Amino acid sequence: MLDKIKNEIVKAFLFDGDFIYAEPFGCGHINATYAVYFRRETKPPVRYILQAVNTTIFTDPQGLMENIQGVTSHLRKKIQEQGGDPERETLTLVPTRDGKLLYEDSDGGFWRSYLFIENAACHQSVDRPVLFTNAAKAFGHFQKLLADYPADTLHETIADFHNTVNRYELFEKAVAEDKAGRAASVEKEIRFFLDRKADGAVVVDAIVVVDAIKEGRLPLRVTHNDTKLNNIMMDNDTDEGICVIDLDTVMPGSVLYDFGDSIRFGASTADEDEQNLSLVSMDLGLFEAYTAGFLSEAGASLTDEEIRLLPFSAKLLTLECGMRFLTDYLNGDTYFRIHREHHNLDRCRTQITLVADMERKMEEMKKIVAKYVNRT
Ligand code: ADP
Ligand code: GN1
Ligand code: MG
Repeated sequence: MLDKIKNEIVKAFLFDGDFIYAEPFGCGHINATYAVYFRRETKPPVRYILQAVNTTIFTDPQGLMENIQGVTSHLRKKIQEQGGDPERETLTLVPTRDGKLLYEDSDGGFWRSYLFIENAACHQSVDRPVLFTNAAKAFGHFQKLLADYPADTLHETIADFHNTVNRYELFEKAVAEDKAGRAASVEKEIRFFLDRKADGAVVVDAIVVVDAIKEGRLPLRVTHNDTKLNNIMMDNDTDEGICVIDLDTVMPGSVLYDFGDSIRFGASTADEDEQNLSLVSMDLGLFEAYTAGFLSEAGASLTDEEIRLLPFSAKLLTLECGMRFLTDYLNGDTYFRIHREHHNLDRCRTQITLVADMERKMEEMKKIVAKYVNRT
């Protein structure tokens, strides 16, 4: 692929300078991401992000790009009005030489490019709580800036993305089909999700969320839907969350999805694919750090029902993600990028461990949310 990038893809984009090299970049599970480096005569070298869009998952790449262009234009305008630097605080698409946002390569692959946000990092874990509070503020702020975005103009890039009820159906289908012949070896993990369905609590509450959105009892907002810590760039000098990235799943959704998914990933004491499960738990200090930051930005606009469901959303999104990892494992690893055998199973097991820990800590999580709700 690096040869193809050099010989074909980089030539299609309006990059500044002479191509030096390209390298795989980042830890995303979905798209193929590269950094591409250019030498310039009178200016320092520059790099860009180049991504092959995963069109197995995003089957309408043009619609996807319309969403991203619409959302980033909206954000750019607001950031400018507030005196910020739009090239650092939101994604900036680099067009192709013929003025398009996507390049279709000779094999039918779709490519896009962004300005590289320099002097900032995507963290894979929280090594100090302030980082997590700052990420929460940035995700809360992102939501605020998009509150007046015309949601009905957004394409639904993945249908039923956080419809947990639907995710249960896909999971049960994968168990029944057992395409990769792995079901017998993961009976315990399958049982974990089925038990929670049988006991009713999770599914009933998931239905509560899904139905409440359908019926308008929970507001449909423009949400990010994939708010893990490595989807935000944090400034290297100030530790502030400066730019929310990975906008592929920005769609109408619930604030619960964004809050819950952030906790799932960032409040864990271990990596998402940690194999030593004794290291995995949900850190209440980190839960508090995120809750404080998120509510300080977005709290005033949330309804009582949304606030009531925040602690539950952490469990729901973790359960959903664990079930998605197991579904993919059962289907033969066709969705998430894997880097070793049984990678999806390892990921599933950390999520199971976290769900069980959240169940134990739910009352404390509720108390923490109550502490930061400011209803004056
Ligand atoms: P995926 O959908 O596969 O997760 P992302 O859009 O999140 O893809 O990109 C993968 C990684 O690439 C990010 O986690 C981040 O490290 C890096 N990245 C993406 N966009 C930029 C950017 N504009 N500037 C710097 N790094 C970026
Ligand atoms: C994927 O694209 P990335 O790596 O930021 C996935 C999320 C999961 C996450 C689990 C489009 O996120 O939904 O929560 O992996 N994105 C998509 O790490 O499915
Ligand atoms: Mg990502």
